[in-house]
Amino acid sequence: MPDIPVQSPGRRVAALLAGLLLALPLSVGLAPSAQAHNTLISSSPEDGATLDAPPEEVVLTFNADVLEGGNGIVVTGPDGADYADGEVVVDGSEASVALAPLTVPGEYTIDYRIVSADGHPLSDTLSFTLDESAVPEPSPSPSEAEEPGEEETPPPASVEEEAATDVRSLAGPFAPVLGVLAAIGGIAVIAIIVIRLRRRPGSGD
Ligand SMILES: [Cu+2]
Repeated sequence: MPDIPVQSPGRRVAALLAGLLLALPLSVGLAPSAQAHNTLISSSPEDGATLDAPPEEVVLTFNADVLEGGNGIVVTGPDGADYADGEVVVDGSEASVALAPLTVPGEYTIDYRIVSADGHPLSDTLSFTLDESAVPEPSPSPSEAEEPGEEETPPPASVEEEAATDVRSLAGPFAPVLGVLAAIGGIAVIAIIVIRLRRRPGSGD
């Protein structure tokens, strides 16, 4: 009796299972990179950062490439103006945009929408704060501006200082006289001492 190759229902099921078992690891292994959205890894400025110097660009770094086209980054200042200057530049997994000079201190928001490597759009909002020290010439406010006429005047001379000044001015003209008197006094003292020494008993006088 010739052996006719007839697949039994049991063999078909076995083949199907074998095929599924082979395909399963492949699909599991490919799924994450093929279907997941991009993830923002880092940004410059960092989300929530307070900056002492105005940034010149915003750079968003993702875990996977950003697709060209359909990308947008809007940087809104405290005054409501959009400071993003020019088109979004995509370089691999980085999306960046230049900034106009930031002259207003306060909170800025970064709204971005990029196209993930899987073709899906990804959007989120970050923020950073520009410190007042980062702005070279803060806009003068009436409360902070110094009044022009309010210059420091030298404090009035105290009574003691005035008295001392008077003494010095008075002593000035008489200084030579005082010097002469002192000299005469000194000579007188010496003379008296000499005279007393000569008159000392037993000195041979
Ligand atoms: Cu996706």
